[in-house]
Amino acid sequence: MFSRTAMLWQRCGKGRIQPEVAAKIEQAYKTISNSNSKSLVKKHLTKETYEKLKDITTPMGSTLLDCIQSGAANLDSGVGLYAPDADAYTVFHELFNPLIAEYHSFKNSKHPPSCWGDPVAFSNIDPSNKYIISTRVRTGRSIKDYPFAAKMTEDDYKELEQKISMAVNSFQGELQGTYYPLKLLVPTEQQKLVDDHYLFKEGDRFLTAAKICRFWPTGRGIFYNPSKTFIVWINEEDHMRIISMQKGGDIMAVYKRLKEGAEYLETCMEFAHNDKYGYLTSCPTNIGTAIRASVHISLPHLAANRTKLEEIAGRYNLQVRGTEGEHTESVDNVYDISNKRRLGLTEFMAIKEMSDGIRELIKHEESGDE
Ligand code: ADP
Ligand code: DAR
Repeated sequence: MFSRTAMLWQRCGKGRIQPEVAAKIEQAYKTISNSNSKSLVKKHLTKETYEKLKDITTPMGSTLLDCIQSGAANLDSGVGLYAPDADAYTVFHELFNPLIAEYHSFKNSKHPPSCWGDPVAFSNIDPSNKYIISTRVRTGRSIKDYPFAAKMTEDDYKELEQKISMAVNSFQGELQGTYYPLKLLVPTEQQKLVDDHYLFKEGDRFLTAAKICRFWPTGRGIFYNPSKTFIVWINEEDHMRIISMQKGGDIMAVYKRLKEGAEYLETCMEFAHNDKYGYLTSCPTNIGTAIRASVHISLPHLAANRTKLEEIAGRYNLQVRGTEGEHTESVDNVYDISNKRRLGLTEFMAIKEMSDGIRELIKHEESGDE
């Protein structure tokens, strides 16, 4: 019986790189290396690393171009690198390892085993609801032996949608809900879900350049329970984003719900994972726990100086974003603040780092100090 990877290997020409692809790889490298980009791919794709990686492919046939094309098309990228499949993290490790070590401040030899701990260790970060509008914790998962979005075929999108929607439609209790394929959502419904922060937008220039938005909206969709506190995105940037969210600052309730959902899905399918980097995702910023725990928080005093806010947040390994998602601005002094580190710590530690950091930010806001 051919393994899925072997079948893909057959399809992709056994790792040979065609001359026209080799030319594109060279052009992408030159565009990045000759630019004044501040991206991590610019910093870590040295001439030596380029020479080592330009002629090799993963078993699924992915090349260095598949990894760096977004960073070449968007020189303002912060990272500029995506994994086209799980093997890219090892086949192109000369590029991925130093970039990942820097982004995640990852000094360990390998990611710790998954440990969700006991959610009751956490309490409401803002019981008076003075600052925190809502809390969201998400993780990402890729299904083993499938390429990631940058290299998926239209059939891959359809197969993954079918596999994952079957699994999510089997949730019981509080997590029970309904799967809605994007192509069946009327535009006004879809836009309201996006505006209400439940559904992903139709990609951005970074994802488009990474070839992550092809065949849209085929294979994409959203699962949610009636209260929209438990959500699963299918085939946005990753095969799956598992999301728990609710109004207020009750991080324990949000985290407990996510733990239950993620642990159930772990019984339904096998995920792309390795000992060094934990769960593997399209973007190297999301590997390890793939956890992003965020609050939408109103900080009128700290908001007066975004640079200062980011400096204080950085002390607690927190990342400051706008309220409409990544690459957006804040609205009415409300920011999306979340843990930056997802790798080299457990799920429990990621939540603790975010929770402790947000508490410190609130102290700064209340004291009015810098
Ligand atoms: P991620 O990449 O973690 O999935 P994005 O930054 O793409 O998240 O945002 C996805 C959506 O989730 C956006 O609409 C964003 O506003 C929303 N969101 C993120 N954090 C929160 C939060 N704490 N409360 C409410 N909505 C949130
Ligand atoms: N904007 C891209 C990706 C950064 C991480 N965000 C993801 N994966 N959604 C960049 O390189 O800046």
